Amino acid sequence: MKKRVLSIIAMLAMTVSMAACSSPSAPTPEDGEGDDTNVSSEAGDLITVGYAQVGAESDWRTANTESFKSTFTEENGYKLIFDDAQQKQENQIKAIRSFIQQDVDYIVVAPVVETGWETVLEEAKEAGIPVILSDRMMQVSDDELYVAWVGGNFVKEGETCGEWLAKYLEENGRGSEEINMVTIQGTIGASAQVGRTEGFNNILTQHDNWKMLDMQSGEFTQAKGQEVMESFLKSYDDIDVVICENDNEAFGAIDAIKAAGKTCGPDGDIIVVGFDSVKAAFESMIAGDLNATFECNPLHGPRVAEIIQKLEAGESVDKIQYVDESYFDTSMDLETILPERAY
Ligand code: GZL
Repeated sequence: MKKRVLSIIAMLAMTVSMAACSSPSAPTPEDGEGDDTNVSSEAGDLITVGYAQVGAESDWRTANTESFKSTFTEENGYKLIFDDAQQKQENQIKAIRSFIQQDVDYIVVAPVVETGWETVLEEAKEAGIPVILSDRMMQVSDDELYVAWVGGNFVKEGETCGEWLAKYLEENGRGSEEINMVTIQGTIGASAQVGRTEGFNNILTQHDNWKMLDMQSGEFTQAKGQEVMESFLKSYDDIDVVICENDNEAFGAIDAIKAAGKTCGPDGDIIVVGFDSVKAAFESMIAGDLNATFECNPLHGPRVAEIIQKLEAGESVDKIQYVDESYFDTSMDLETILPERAY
């Protein structure tokens, strides 16, 4: 805020000095003829937001990026500086340092992993630039290093998935059957991976007849998800369930299952579940491939803008802000729900 006031004063001073030394005939705003945009400090009025995005690895990420780009527009009073780190922490740290050098008003980060941020957050604090976390969490010794966090409750997502599976197996007469499962995890160390793995495990431990054969990271991508599922199918010939820690991994797993001559979905050999609930997951459930998807709302842009507006007004903001989430499965009227989905 202070910075913008100073920039307005500087621009006005510059304009006055320019008007003073310009030719007497040149129209100036005072004459009512000049273009008054050079005195309106449009750039000074805009709130500059530096956004360090994880990458573009999944449908969820695409929707998350779109949510920010459609919220932080000039007509809404913002100048957005966007950086895609291609899922590399070192690129995000470079982006944050660049935002500091550009003296942005706010830094927003979707941290690719939870650790390794202390130093660069201290640099932002030193520069007096508030940091807001979106999507994934950072583990830091002092949580005053960020103002607020907006995202999904990943542990709850994992538990909801486990509870859904228990009910689904019971309803299909398999409540006491030995169930062999594998997990295609997300990027190791990402909050979504940590939370979903922990949450599902909280339910797994309640079922002695459930056996987790293996877990490997699919990096939240379809290609890696397919690769991991191919290796699981080679190692284990009696997989009953695959837990995919995002929908894109599930799409890859489904391709691998079909390529191996097996079937999946409600009428198949292998139960497949994903996380995010992107539109393509609804299409996969309607096609009979995916059994269920556990929602992780990516529309964080408006929530972060709400935080910034409160900070601009000198109001306090809640530190932790969960987004609303649900789940969807093939027992629901998916053809009706799909057209209503925002992502
Ligand atoms: C969840 C987000 C995860 C999504 C994946 O908040 O961090 O990262 O589940 C995305 O699709 O890649």
